[in-house]
Amino acid sequence: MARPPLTEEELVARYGPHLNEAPPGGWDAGLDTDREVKTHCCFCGQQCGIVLKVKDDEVVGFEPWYDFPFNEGKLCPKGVKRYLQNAHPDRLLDPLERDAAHPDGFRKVSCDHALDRTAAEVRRVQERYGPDAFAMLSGVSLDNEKSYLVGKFARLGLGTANLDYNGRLCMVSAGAANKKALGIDRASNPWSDIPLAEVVFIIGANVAECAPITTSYVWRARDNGAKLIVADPRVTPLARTADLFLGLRPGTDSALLGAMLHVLVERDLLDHGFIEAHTAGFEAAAEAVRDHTPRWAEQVTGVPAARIEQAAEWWGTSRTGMLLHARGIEHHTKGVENVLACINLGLATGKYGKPGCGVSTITGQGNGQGGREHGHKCDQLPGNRSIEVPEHREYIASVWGCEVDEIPGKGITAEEIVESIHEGEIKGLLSICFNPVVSLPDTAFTKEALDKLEFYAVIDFFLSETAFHADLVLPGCLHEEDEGTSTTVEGRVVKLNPSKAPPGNARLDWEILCDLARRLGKGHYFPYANAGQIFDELRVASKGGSADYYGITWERVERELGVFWPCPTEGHPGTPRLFEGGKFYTEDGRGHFQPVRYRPPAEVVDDEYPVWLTTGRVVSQYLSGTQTRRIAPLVAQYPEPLCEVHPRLADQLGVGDGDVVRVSSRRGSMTLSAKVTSTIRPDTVFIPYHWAGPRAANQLTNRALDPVSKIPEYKVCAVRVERVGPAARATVDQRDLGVGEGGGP
Ligand SMILES: Nc1nc2c(c(=O)[nH]1)N[C@H]1C(S)=C(S)[C@@H](COP(=O)(O)OP(=O)(O)OC[C@H]3O[C@@H](n4cnc5c(=O)[nH]c(N)nc54)[C@H](O)[C@@H]3O)O[C@H]1N2
Ligand SMILES: Nc1nc2c(c(=O)[nH]1)N[C@H]1C(S)=C(S)[C@@H](COP(=O)(O)OP(=O)(O)OC[C@H]3O[C@@H](n4cnc5c(=O)[nH]c(N)nc54)[C@H](O)[C@@H]3O)O[C@H]1N2
Ligand code: SF4
Ligand SMILES: [Mo]
Repeated sequence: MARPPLTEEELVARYGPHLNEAPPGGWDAGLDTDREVKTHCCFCGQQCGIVLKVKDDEVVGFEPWYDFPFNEGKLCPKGVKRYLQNAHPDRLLDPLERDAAHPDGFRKVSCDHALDRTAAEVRRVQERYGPDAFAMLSGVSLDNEKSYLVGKFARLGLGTANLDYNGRLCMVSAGAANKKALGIDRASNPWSDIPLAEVVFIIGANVAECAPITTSYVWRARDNGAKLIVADPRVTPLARTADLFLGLRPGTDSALLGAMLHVLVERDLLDHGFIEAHTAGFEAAAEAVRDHTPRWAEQVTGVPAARIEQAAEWWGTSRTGMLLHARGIEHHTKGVENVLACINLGLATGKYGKPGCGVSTITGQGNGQGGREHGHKCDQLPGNRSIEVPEHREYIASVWGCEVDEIPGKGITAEEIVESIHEGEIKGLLSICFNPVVSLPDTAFTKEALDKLEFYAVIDFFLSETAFHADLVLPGCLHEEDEGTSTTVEGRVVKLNPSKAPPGNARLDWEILCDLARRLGKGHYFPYANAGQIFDELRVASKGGSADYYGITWERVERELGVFWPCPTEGHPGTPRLFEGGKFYTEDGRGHFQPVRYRPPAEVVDDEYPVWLTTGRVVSQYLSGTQTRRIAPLVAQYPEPLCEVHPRLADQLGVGDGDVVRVSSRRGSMTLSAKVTSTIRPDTVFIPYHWAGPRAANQLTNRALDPVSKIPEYKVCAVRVERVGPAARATVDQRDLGVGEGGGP
């Protein structure tokens, strides 16, 4: 790349003393620790086991945890460096209240004041505008205990229907499709099934960068002779080792998958016995793709027909096979249909319920799995129950000890909450573990909405870009400061153990919510003395639901190094592999094919905006970046967003590697450096989204939603790319340092 890397001095100037000064406890603190804590990584859904080293109540380092079976000691760059956020100078130590007269824009206040004011504002807003005018947004970096608690707190503490979560930007397309077709929403297999597969088909997942540990499972399959197929508009690191690469145009997966089903039907590569005995709806699904020929799909997807036929042939003729997908097919206005099209391929060839056979989504956030089961969603009650089904409501009311009528009805989804704020219907908001200013599409719209709120409170451990829009910020806790459970990509419930107490006046997230509930006169519903009591209630609340945790105890989880749900009784071994014997969790016990036909994305390229834009991640940064943009070695690895451009497109635009380009869409525009690379389609550019302010990719993205899952279409919109000037040095954005947007400490 033409742009020179930052010098050591620049990095220190930008990211503070952590880079070159000794970590808390000194350089050799790692040798001399007070204790070592076996726990899990705070970042992605792989939830790798890790040993944190603690000295003087600070996490000072880590060791691999070789015995934890999933990652066997392996960690990615984020897991290795996560401990550096622990004593970061930006850590919030006191509640902050907006104060225009204060140079920082906020003044420190006591916890009592912060909680009293929040409770008073909730009351005021609800008395004036009705209970649903106060909404809550949550996130699934929160463990199961907190996810469950938030669901209960919003419904019984706040008494609002309008609770939703950041999994709405992540897991909901897969969730909706899984429930509809299979009756349960979880990966179909433990990852130990991957090496048993004869074919591994990865579509819309950048495995090596976003689920790094999964790479080793895929490579074990290859070592055993498996064929690897990858479908992605970019030749991702794992795709470089694929046997067959399908470099499709963004937003055309259902054409590709439909054509594969077409080939399976036409060449009779079907498992008739399985279809007959264990599925329903095959005819309609086959009929829907009758005209989705490989020739036709070649036109739509840009993938040669012969490659589509080859992929179908390998999938159809192999005895075993695993299909893994992620946000690349799910972040679409047809995200649910794309996942259903994957499930159709699995059902058609009988690839369920057997070793080495399955179709699974790769979860995103740390607790992306558990967090979508216990009542975080606007239409959900614990155990993945529906808030609209009378028997489900009655059961949860009996567990919560409330009247059924006290549980509000179905609310609206995350992006719809922001729209409703914009329209002036929702007037108050509490958010925890969510940074919508960076992560929601169409940043300008999100900011406008937040500034219309009469009252906004945020619970976070850093002053996120979103927190700058708040009236009150309550300092919550880091992952390593609380105890609980998390559910991994495999559906394995694991135990998170605390390493230290929250510093200063920061509090455990669950304590903040319980204190707030008490101030709202609902303390009797929240009598917990510790997180273990919340988990015990969660177990009962999930009992009999499709996500049944009843048989899982903290003790079992520790002893067995994780337990796979569903696990209905304490004597039950847990369920690593779903659907054994062809038994699905639908009412009739069958897997349900769904007819899926290709339809175009919400926005397509035209003369004005002739290039496709897709967005996503890089290995060293995490989500909205509030955490990883504060960890110097990760920043050094990838300091700012780069726009990936194919050499042919770059030639056409007169852009050289490292040149500054302006990328514009109908929503906004941004300037950034170009990374000229032949690993992306020539009609598409890619921008990672981990940065804020003028570097935020979401200035460009489209707010169009999937009609069923309501996930935004992050993975495809139309842009124009222009050269602005020659290669520029990386520029410092104050927002990366937690300074800016309305001031702040
Ligand atoms: N390093 C890192 N790891 C992470 C995260 C992180 O922020 N950083 N976040 C975690 C979370 S919450 C999530 S959700 C996961 C996300 O994990 P992934 O979904 O694997 O990551 P993305 O980069 O969002 O997108 C995946 C791939 O989709 C491709 N793609 C784009 N458009 C299309 C399309 O139309 N069709 C197809 N088939 N592919 C397309 C992109 O080129 C990209 O390679 O990662 C988790 N792990
Ligand atoms: N353009 C584009 N946009 C995207 C995506 C994309 O691919 N492209 N991906 C989407 C996806 S898949 C996701 S998951 C979202 C993620 O978007 P967000 O959920 O908004 O991103 P996070 O960075 O997880 O924000 C979480 C906030 O909670 C805080 N936090 C983390 N853990 C805790 C905790 O335990 N307690 C408390 N109190 N706070 C905590 C962090 O400091 C951070 O400020 O972004 C979405 N946005
Ligand atoms: S793969 Fe995910 S869970 Fe494992 S160390 Fe990396 S970020 Fe953490
Ligand atoms: Mo995600």
